[in-house]
Amino acid sequence: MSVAVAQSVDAQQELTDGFHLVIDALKLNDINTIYAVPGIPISDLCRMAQGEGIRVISFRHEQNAGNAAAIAGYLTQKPGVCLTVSAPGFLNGLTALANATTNCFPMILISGSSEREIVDLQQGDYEEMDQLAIAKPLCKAAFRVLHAQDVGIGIARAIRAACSGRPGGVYLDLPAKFFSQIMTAEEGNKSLVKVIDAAPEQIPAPSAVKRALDVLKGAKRPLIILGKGASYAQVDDKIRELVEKTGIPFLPMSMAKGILPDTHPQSAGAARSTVLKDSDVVLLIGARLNWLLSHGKGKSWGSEPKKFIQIDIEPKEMDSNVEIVAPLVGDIGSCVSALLGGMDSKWAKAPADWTGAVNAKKEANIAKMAPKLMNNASPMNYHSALGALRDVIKERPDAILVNEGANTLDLARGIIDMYKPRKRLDVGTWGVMGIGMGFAVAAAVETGQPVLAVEGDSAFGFSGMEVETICRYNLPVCVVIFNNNGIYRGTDVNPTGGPDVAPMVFVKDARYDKMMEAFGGVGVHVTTPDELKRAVAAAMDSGKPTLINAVIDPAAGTESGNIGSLNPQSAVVRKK
Ligand code: ADP
Ligand code: TPW
Ligand code: MG
Repeated sequence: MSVAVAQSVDAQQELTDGFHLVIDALKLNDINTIYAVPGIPISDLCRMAQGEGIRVISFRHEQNAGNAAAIAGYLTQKPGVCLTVSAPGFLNGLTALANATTNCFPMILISGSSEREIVDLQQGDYEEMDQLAIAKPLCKAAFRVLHAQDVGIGIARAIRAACSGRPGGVYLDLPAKFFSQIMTAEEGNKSLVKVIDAAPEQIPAPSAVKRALDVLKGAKRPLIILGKGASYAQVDDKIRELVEKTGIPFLPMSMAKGILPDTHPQSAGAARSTVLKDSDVVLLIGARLNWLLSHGKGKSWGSEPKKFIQIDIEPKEMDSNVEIVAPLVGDIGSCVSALLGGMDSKWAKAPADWTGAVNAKKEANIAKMAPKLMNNASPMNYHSALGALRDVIKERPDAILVNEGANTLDLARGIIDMYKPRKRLDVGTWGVMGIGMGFAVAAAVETGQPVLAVEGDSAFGFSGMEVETICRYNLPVCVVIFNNNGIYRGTDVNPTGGPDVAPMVFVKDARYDKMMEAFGGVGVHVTTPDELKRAVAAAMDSGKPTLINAVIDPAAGTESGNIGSLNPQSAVVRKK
């Protein structure tokens, strides 16, 4: 086809091809960054994209490029694009695409693929795989483009599918033959599509708004739970207005921290178990009643019946775990505006006995925690090390915090206050390890702000090679490894006394800081909270790629962090 077209066009006529059309289609839709691992058949696409002014961030492993694209989508509301080679590269990127879909982040995974004719007859092509079929069940939508003239539509469909309704991951399959197909530049330009209003407003029904307001009005102990859908929606002012007008205590889910500051007088973060147990009406805004909220039932929700009001763009989310007495289906901006619009000036604030009780509990918990955060002893434990990092973020509220691990995650979430929206990026809905360096790279690239990545030593290992990427692009990323010699703890021993160490522990006293030095970054080794604080502050202020190896007492952690209850343990003791 490309040859025929090439021969039929006037020798003077300007030509384009699949490569150029992909680049033009992305640029037309304001997608100016690609996260990639180059190779056959997309090396030239990477080179040409850079040549045409797209920023191409080249990674060491596709999963990290994919995680970068996913979080770029979360931060910007535009789909992050990850570009990979066929079969193995595609599969490496697919984990990130599935994770993006699970977390409702808009992302497009574009993978080159082998010749359709050979793949479909299973004749053993180079990196043969039916990628479209494999991607389909793991993402929101999957498309293949066979002809250059269709890629404008293909990319438009991918963008719209990723962003509209509940956001998610989209796969776009581009077989090798597609890239070099030629057509006239004029025809090519005409074939491109600019997506207008990729995420249209979805206004809730007035009857649903009234129902929600009626339930809220009757509440004696109301609670608002903010999820990462609320932070994604970028309607921070409206949410603040709703919270402050109603006077209702709010509980942010992990990545929703900072929509309102954690230091806000209505924040119930430090009284989490109390508000879950004792509230009578719960307004969920962009948060699902999944495992992270104990499915809305059971012991942590107390014995009293709850009434749930839920704002979500996805109608199927309603009643997923428990009855939702007032479903409010629509986009968060429109739903919150509608609720505010329905509250007259006499709208009563949440009852003072309830807000007083929540505040008393919160103050008591904060006071109990305070001394643990101020201990400067060596070896550090999680509290003393996190106390130092908490101060660093307090002094730099624009910095972005990336966080993964078990104890390192659970305790940082509770201890490090966030002051601004979309500043905390973590393991999300799956609790997946390996997002760290991909998220850190994209956070720096997309926002230009300094990034602090607080990583368990195990968690870091999943994406650690990308410290080279951080150095190569000279990104303002400071990685702090909470090095406790292992997963949860560094104290396990092999019960047989054999030569292998226990499966949960690593090389003792490893020096992760040397990894950063190998690539020209700054490596620091610290053993006290004071040293840690000084090193992190210096790194954040210099903007130099830095890795700080923070020695944590190997005995300080607990099994599975705070979700040990999900980790089955054997009660059977075998006779030796
Ligand atoms: P968290 O883990 O913070 O509790 P979840 O990922 O479980 O949050 O929930 C996010 C929810 O937000 C999803 O159900 C998703 O459909 C919803 N959502 C995402 N964006 C919007 C939006 N703009 N308007 C309404 N709902 C949204
Ligand atoms: C893709 C299982 C959950 S937490 C964790 C693992 C391996 C590491 C905890 O150790 P770390 O933190 O990071 O050193 P700390 O402070 O408690 O010592 N594979 C994937 N995802 C998950 N969640 C796991 C394995 C896991
Ligand atoms: Mg560890």
